[in-house]
Amino acid sequence: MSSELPTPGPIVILTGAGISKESGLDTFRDKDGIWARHSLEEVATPEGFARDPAKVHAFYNARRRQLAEPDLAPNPGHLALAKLEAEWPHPVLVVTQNIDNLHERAGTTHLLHMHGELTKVRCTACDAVLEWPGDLEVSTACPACARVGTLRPHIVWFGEIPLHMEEIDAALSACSLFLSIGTSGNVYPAAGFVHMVRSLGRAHSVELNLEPSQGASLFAETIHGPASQVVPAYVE
Ligand code: BV8
Repeated sequence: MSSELPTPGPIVILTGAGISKESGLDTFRDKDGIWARHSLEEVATPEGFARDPAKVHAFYNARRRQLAEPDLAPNPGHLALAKLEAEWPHPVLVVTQNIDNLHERAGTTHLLHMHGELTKVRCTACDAVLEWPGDLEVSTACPACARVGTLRPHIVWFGEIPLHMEEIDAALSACSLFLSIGTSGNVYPAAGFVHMVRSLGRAHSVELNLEPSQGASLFAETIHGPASQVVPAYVE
């Protein structure tokens, strides 16, 4: 791939639900997506959680169980990014909007979950962040402070501040290549990363997506097709 890069250097890769689609996880805004079956306001906002925590727990418990299914695994798209990190002579950072753990399971280590992680919960009383592969209920007590009713998914809902933003901004400012993979470009601030890269004028920007995203025209290069095919083809 290095032959296609104007100046080999650090790479930042933004991923969204599309990279996990061929592993069997649903996207959000495709016609059969998550937001076609669930109300975003009811299950992915702090207001929805305050209104009906049991409904939100059930929503995320179902997705946690799916993630734990034995035949659910990283696909060649995830694996190609892990290989790139291992072989590229400069830093490679994956910034994922996804809350699944498929990048980790593929071998990516330099990874930031800007919308949190499905397999973690947080206590709103003592701020403990805990590994939580199983179900979470309203009645579950916090193992750290023993309070009941204070645990929530460690996930960034709409209206909440994404995680790791300073580190992400610094990496975007320094990169030579920005890849955006499997995201519709609907959700900010992630959808704004390509604007930032363009305004700095340093990096080459490539969208790899099944179809043109909302921000496709902002990328220097667009490659359309399923991630399990176009990502390995681009990276290797
Ligand atoms: C913020 C939770 C301030 C976890 C998610 C009014 C009030 C408050 C906020 C706002 C407002 N209006 C706008 C906003 C901002 C808001 C926002 O952007 N709203 C949108 C809807 C307009 N954003 C926020 O609230 C964010 N916080 O702004 O705080 C701030 C900002 C910066 C600095 C400081 C403070 C918080 C957003 C996070 C919300 N949480 N998820 C969960 O349940 O998963 S967002 C949710 O959307 C997921 O995280 C998901 O990853 C993300 C983005 O979706 P995509 O990943 O792109 O998925 P999508 O289905 O849309 O697209 C999939 C793509 O893949 C498609 O293009 C498809 O073609 C492609 N594809 C399909 N198959 C394949 C494929 N590609 C390749 N191969 C395939 N096989």
